[in-house]
Amino acid sequence: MLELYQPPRPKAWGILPNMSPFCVKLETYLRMAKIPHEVKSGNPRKAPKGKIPYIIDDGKMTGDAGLIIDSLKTKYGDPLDQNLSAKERAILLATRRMMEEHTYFAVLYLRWSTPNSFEYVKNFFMPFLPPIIGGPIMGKIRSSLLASTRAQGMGRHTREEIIGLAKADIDAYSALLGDNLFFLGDSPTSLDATMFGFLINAMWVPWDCELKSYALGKQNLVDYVERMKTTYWKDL
Ligand SMILES: N[C@@H](CCC(=O)N[C@@H](CS)C(=O)NCC(=O)O)C(=O)O
Repeated sequence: MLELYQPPRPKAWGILPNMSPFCVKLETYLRMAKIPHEVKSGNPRKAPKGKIPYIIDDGKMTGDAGLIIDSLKTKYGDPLDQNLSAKERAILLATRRMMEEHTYFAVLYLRWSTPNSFEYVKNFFMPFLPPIIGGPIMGKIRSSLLASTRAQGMGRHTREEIIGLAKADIDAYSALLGDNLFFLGDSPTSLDATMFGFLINAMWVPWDCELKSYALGKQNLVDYVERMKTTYWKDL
């Protein structure tokens, strides 16, 4: 059976299936496409690209949620996206890239730079880290992730600018969803795996944050994540 490697359960902060949006995305896709799988505890240092999630399927290790989904479509068929038009595929790709390559870095920056949210992240990780050096390890991970947001570009903006950029993205997602049940209409597509994984990592976090409040002010997004939970994550 396909093995999915990602940070261990328990649920992050009692609600998120995973604090990594890329991991929620891939696990949600596997559930949506009904591909049998087993979740195992993964470590970025053992991952083919140094990042989680990764899979082992038929003895072959593959990294990167997007590339994994492409390979799964080839091997197991494409029940979610097979009927999309070329234009719908273009919207899917553009929205996915916007979420993963833009909004994600705003969420990452806000989560790891703000003292209040960092406390939650630290408290989640500490039980998995060795005693005494756990705190310094967290400090190193924090510096390295914030450096990655600076290298990408998002981390060079002011906090206010970052919140403004992310709010504009939330406006766009809410407008794109409109009255649809799913992002590209009334049938689910692979885009919904991405949108669910990333939206809940902004909307269902336990700390107060301007971006979370803003997204929770969009009733269609609130209803959407609940719909995805009821449909694919009844066990949450
Ligand atoms: N493009 C990758 C991105 C995965 C990713 O950024 N994973 C993060 C967790 S959300 C990670 O492993 N970070 C560890 C690191 O950067 O060292 C994918 O689609 O899977």
